[in-house]
Amino acid sequence: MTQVRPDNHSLLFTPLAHMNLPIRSLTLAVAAALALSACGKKEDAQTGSAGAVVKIGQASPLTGPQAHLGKDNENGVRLALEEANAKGVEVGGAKVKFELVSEDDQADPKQGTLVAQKLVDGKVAGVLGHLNSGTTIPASRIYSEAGLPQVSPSATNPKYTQQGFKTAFRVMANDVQQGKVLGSYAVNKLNAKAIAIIDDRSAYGQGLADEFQKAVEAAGGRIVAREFTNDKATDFTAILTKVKSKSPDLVFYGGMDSQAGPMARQIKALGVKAPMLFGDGGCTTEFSKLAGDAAEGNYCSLPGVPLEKMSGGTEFKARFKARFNVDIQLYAPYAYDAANVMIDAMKRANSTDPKRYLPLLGKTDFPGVTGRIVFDDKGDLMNGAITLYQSRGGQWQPLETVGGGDISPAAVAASLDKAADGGAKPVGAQGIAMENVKAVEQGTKGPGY
Ligand code: ABU
Repeated sequence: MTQVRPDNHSLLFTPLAHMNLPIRSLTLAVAAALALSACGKKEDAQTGSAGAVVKIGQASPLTGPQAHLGKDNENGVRLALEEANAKGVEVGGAKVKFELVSEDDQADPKQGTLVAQKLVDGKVAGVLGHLNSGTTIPASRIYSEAGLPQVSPSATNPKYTQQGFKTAFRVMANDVQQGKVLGSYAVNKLNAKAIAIIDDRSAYGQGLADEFQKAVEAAGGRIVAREFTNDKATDFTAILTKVKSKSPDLVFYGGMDSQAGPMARQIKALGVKAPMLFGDGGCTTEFSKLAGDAAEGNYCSLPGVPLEKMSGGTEFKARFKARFNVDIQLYAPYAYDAANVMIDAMKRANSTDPKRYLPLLGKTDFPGVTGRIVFDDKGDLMNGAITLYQSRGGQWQPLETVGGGDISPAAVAASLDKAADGGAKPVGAQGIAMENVKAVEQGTKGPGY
């Protein structure tokens, strides 16, 4: 049976006879191993039994304008780990206790790489994050070089999973999908023909704006202005004055709620009648708060189905509120699922060793809160849905959902049949996973089982 490696401390499981050390060094090595072993065990407050500690990394902006979103991701991961610990998880026949190591990347690409290296050096067993594409993409190279699995709950720039890194996964639709849906919706449903685009020059904002522009042009729409700002700006008067002079039918913004909110206010103040449309980064209650009465009538999209339509979404919302006494901001259910998908791969691999469970992570078929999670050969979510919303009476009201639905059995089988699993326990993959999917549907297991 595969042995669990608490905290990735390989010394603990290196046969001393193979270390070729003099006796004094050997004694020290044994003492060190025992000390590390002691550090790796903690009394489980819930069950009273000891468990090997497995550190799980999380990275998101915990300070700055996006701290509310970063904290939301952190809470999603925290809830998953706490629930797993309370339930009692065994990996390879040994009890484990998950410990969250959360890092603030400040939504800054440079800080993102520093934090990534810190998590690698801290010997976490995997990373949930980062939140932003701008941090996730540069950090993914560091995780890839360390062989450390990374599941982003929320980074949607396509490049993240197009770099050929076997360690990179995400649990929501990407911006090629989101941009296409937004562009087609703008031209064909909102009947916008002259469209202004503004983006924040971040990997996410600019990337989504580019995909949106392609889709608008493919649908016969015209881009009358293309302006940009940055993800710290709060005054958009200069660019909005230029946009106003082009009399657009619609203003698209590629960026986050901290800019979309004030921008909506300033659009209204300038007397621009065109509604705004933006992607997931602005589709939050924080936008409604920042925009005030200028929020009304604007449109946004979110990868996934509305929370109320997610299997177990309502229960998740209640558990989240009970635990943290705050409402979900945006990506918490995805962060929760990302953590559970990682734990599920460890269980199936009988190991928390990244080398052993990574191949099983690629062969995931997991009934999450957000939906069924199966990865394609790049680590992208298969069949991710996109939902469009309109702000009405200070709330985001769902309009329609595009995509999602059943994944064909052939596509699932192809995903679960990916390259050799490095000697980990054979999964019998589809049978086991389908059984779990069915159990969740029948209510005999909760989402995430
Ligand atoms: N998905 C929008 C926000 C996160 C990102 O930068 O991709």
